[in-house]
Amino acid sequence: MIFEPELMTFADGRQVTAENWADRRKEIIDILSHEEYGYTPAAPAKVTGTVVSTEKKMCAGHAVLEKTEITFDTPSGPFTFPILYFRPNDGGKHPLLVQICFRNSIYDSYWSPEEIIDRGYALAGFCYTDVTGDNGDFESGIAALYPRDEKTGWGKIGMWAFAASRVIDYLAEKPEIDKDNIGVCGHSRLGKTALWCGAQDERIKFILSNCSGCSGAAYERAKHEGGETIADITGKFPFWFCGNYLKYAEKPEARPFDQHFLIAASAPRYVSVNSASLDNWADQYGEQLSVIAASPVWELLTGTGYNGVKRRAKVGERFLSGNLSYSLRDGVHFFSRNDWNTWMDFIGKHI
Ligand code: GTR
Repeated sequence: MIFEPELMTFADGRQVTAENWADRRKEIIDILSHEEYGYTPAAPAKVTGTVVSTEKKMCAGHAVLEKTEITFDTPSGPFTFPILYFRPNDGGKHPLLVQICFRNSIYDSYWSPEEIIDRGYALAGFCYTDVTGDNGDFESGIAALYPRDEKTGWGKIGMWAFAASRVIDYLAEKPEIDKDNIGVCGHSRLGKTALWCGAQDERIKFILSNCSGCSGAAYERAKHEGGETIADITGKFPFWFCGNYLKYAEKPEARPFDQHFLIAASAPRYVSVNSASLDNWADQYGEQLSVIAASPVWELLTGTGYNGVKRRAKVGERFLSGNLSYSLRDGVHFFSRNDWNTWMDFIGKHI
């Protein structure tokens, strides 16, 4: 299979090697910043958290729920947003999983805190619209606080990704957190966000994109029937991206990248791509193809990339043995327990 553009050569034609991968990764992030998601501002010098309420006896008494407000400085003053943090209370160190959520609720159907705590993780989540609205209003939340260039300034995906990194700033140094084993996940538009967050933030070891689809995991140049196109997504959600991305609605083949670049930017860390069998809009096989296309980077750097099939995956197949994984769950566009368990099974192999 030939994927374009070629991942393993620099823009100037040099071959990628293990020695120069760090430079190629920077080049890829620069391309994706300039052409798709917009540039992310520098991280703030300091991030603080204020616990505003505590509920002991969560998850059968195995975790404390700390509702916390995260605060940091921006060019226009401080910004604060709430997180839900389930802190395991057994006195040990735990890997941390951060979910970029659609809702600010412990009853969110897209997560199951007790099951995650029982598998030995600490869990944090925040609602994306508490960071900035999911709309074209760049005067809301964090969007209002940073200057933004129309063509190359960050879109909303970039802002939500930035917030996930600020959650890690606050939690990584806590005594109960094993900061060498941090994961970030999200579903759909927030799966795109998780991939972009993981691509940029090297503290994140495990990245899960669930049903992330167009402009997420899905390789666009082989678009499959029923799959969302760049014209569809930029028509409806132009604000998720930088202004430059919009020009590709009519000429997607002109992009100097495809979505395998996004996945590869997290190498040699661990990426898990999950799709759902009835989620044609996210183009399941396109998501698998990006994994196949990104695999050579892992093979070069670690000897083990994606170990699964190249034909279209069958429903229920999970290919978790490599450092880059793909799984196809039965069902619709949803972030299910099955998806969480697949991700935790994958992580468990690499901790
Ligand atoms: C759809 C959008 C997809 C996906 C989804 C979601 O309407 O076209 O790209 O992100 O929303 O986030 O649920």
